[in-house]
Amino acid sequence: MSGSDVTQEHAAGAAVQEARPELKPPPRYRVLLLNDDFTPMDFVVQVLELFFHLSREKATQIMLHVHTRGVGVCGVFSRDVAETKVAQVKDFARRHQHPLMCTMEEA
Ligand code: TYC
Repeated sequence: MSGSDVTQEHAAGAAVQEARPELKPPPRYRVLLLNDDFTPMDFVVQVLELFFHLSREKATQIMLHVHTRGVGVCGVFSRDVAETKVAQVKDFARRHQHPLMCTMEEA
């Protein structure tokens, strides 16, 4: 069927299936940092500044929250961005030989 046939069918009101509108917004994901006994505090603050573009003050606040509560939220992102940030943090920590763990969950 050529392009003009399609146009003619549409004009005649025949055989045209409209796409269903996407009803749900795409899911969002929380990126979480987990506490451990070995990663230095200033390294965690550096991670939060580097990969999450947080101020020194906000990064320090989140690091201390994770240190005292065991887990904390670095930010909320689309699935692709969250996956990339988790991979970047884990890779950066491994390259510096720290056991820092980062994960994600649906928000
Ligand atoms: N608990 C670590 C220490 O005392 C600091 C730390 C904070 C480690 C947050 C990981 O996600 C973390 N050096």
